[in-house]
Amino acid sequence: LNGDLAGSAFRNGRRPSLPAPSPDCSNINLWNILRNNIGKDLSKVSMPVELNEPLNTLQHMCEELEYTELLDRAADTEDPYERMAIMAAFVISGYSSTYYRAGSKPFNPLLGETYECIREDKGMCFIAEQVSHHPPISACHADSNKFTFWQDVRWKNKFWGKSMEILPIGTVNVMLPSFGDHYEWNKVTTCVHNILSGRRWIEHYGEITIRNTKSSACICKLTFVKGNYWSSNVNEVQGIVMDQEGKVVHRLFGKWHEGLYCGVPPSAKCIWRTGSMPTDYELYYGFTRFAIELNELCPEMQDLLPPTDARFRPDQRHLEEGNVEMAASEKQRIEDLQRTRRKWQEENDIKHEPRFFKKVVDANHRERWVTNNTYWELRKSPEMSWTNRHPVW
Ligand code: PIF
Repeated sequence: LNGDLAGSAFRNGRRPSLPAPSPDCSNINLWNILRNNIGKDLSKVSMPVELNEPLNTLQHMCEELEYTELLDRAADTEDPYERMAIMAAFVISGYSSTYYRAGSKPFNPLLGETYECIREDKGMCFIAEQVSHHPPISACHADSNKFTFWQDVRWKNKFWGKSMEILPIGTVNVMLPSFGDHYEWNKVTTCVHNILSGRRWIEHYGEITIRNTKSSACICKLTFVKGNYWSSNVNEVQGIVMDQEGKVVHRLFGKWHEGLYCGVPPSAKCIWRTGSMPTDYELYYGFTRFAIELNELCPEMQDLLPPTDARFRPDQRHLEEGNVEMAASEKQRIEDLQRTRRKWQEENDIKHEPRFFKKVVDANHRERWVTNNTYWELRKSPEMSWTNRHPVW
């Protein structure tokens, strides 16, 4: 697994904390921005950088892979029903890092921006690219000896005044070569409550169906329960693994920010539990340890990454370092550059082609973005591959 890629290992280990705490953004009046844009697609409104956290949506997709040990476990589990239960835990684990993250939003990547993540400890290589700007679409692909993971994410938002709903469109995929499985599932709705006043909090609700397209032996249905003001079932998830005849084989329950259990209490077995949070996480954007590591740029990596890698994005780096004014002016500058590029392309009738992903049409006639398998080949000789590659900023 890409063991021959230089610069994959962090010589002195990964950083345990961010360089600067999150800035105080109590002075931004979100209402002023939003009231002028009621009914508009918010992805077309430029937001102040103070609303951001120093990670982008490509890195967010990578965050969904924090608990890949579950995929490794599934890849070694003979029983298809048990395997499905572990897959369910993986699906739910992808939401866990959002619990403390209602305070800010990720950077919207520029068109053509990329992000790679090599995790030798997880035996995994991840690559993502922003393949469309309007609407924003991010595509990613991760390889390991035990699994392949890919998805493309596009979302719609609905601003309700007090809250905002994010409705994701797209399918997430995992392949486990050890059993020839191909799992597919949808995502649930995310809601950010108290957008304008009070304490912001995040909720996920809706149904997820996990199917194995290579076998109809079992199916899993998960419900992310929508809480209400009086109930104590915040963040609750319930699920069932069913056999071909629709008979329930396993019952699952838990909370997406805490963990998942299989069986019936008190004899239920814990399948997955979230890790502990780093110290002072409230001051540092509510990031988990894994999130803290995502945007780290160690000197050995500088010459190996393509210039489009998110770690080089200047406004995001300034924000990470706590320089809000610089971050704001850089955000404006590179957004303007992108507008100029777009105008030039339109005038010359040039269509932007993503570099590492290609569009395919799936069995349901939906457009999907999948890897074109060129990134890691090119990454083996960075000095040749990236020199003529223009940065997007
Ligand atoms: C800019 O993105 P922002 C806009 O897209 C702008 O239209 C564009 O100009 P152009 C700029 O180039 C962009 O940089 C707006 C929008 C983007 C996301 C995805 O970064 C994450 O300024 C959403 O942001 C997940 O943001 C939210 O989309 C999870 O970043 C919480 O719509 C939104 C989000 C609204 C946030 C509300 C506050 C919640 C804390 O001229 O090219 O069109």
